[in-house]
Amino acid sequence: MELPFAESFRIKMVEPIRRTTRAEREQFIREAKFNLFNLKSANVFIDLLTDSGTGAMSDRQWSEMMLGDESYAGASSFFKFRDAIRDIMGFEYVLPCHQGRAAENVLFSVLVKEGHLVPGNSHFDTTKGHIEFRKAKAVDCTIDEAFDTTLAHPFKGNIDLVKLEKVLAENGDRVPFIIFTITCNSSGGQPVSLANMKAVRQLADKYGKKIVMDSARFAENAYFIKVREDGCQNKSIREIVKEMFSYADAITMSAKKDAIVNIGGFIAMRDKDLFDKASVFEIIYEGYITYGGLAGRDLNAIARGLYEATEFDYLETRVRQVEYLGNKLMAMGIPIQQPVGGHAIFVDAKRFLPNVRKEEFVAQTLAVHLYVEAGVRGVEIGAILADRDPVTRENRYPELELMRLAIPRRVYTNNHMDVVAAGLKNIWDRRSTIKTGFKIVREAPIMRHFTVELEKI
Ligand code: P61
Repeated sequence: MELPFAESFRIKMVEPIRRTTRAEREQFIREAKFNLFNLKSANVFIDLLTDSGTGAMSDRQWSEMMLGDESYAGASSFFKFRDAIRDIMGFEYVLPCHQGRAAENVLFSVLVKEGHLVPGNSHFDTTKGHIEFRKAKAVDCTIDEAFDTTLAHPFKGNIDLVKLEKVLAENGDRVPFIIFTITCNSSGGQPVSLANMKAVRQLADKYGKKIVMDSARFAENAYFIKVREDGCQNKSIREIVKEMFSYADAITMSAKKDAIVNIGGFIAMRDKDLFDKASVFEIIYEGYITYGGLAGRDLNAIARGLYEATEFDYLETRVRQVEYLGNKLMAMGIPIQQPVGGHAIFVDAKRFLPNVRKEEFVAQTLAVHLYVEAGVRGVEIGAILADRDPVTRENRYPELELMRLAIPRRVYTNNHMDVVAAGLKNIWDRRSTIKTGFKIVREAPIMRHFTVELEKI
């Protein structure tokens, strides 16, 4: 008999979680104004709100925490951190930051100006927020295949070269850089192929542009390249990572994802001049250039986490758990973004709840139902997150209304995934009875999804 697949770790420390009753959950979500960010985590049984900062660190990472050098400047922890990034990612200059959006803030303070256009594959919301906040525009050049959730394209994070060249040819003087988000969170944790990175590099060189990679899930991207891209099966994850980043001039990183830490981020770059300019903003916004808002112990844990996240066995365990949930849902007929991405399942809410109007926030409606049904917290990636157009102030309705179930790294077992699947199945079976959603009663002027308040229609 062939031995089944099993996780490449065992569990040394546990954290209790508590089930609640349906009646309790109905009350909690009403008190939270139907915004899942407002729930107390103690009232969530399985928390799939995000895979960001929610992973379980290894025993090696925890021991690195004890070795942190907390000197203000020039701490040994900084050099450990910098050398890990140099070794794994191949960039000479590094600035630590307290998380991913802080890295965006520092780097974009140098590079993005009013009137600029920043083309890329679907920009993440904080990236778009930092671009729009500077009165510039994020231009989505993702391939069309990404927007058809039924299509099993292996690299739905790819940039469409024709769309990109149009922007560069018509408005090249307004483009400060091209951005790749790897993996592409907004289109479903979908990877970008090496071939696409190489082709975009050629276009960037033709037009004299920089490439920035938003690298939060770079290791998961490398895993997909290894298992899906022709000619890459025999390359190691670290070789693929080096090649991916050889096409970039700079990266921003939320270490809360693929460095498997609870807080942290960084910018890494090749150009000394860019480093010098970014250092000025680093000092204003983040702290001195050798700690950037982080403790020495955090820098140590990131360094160790980068090595762990680029081991094949770790990545196989990680992605196979996401696939486990995805395959279960697909077997139940539940519509999800295919193929399954690296960090999350994205349920196609418009196909799940066809009777709910888009003006009533379909994916949010599904996420509220799932919490009440099973105590599982997902997140809306739809019209609430898409926010209003900064100029017209009209609601933006994205092509995809998705409910994301993001799976924290090394935290839940497949039994938890079974609970998630059963909860969704129960809603699926009564989907024809769900006809109404929500209306907004209060919202912030930017990034409204965190604090929005809703009422049932
Ligand atoms: C997430 F509801 N992602 O996916 P920071 N780039 C990319 C990200 O995925 C990302 C950041 C930059 C989160 C956390 C999150 O509205 C939300 O370290 C590809 O979170 O600052 C973060 O990195 C920013 C959840 C962020 C949200 C914003 O769950």
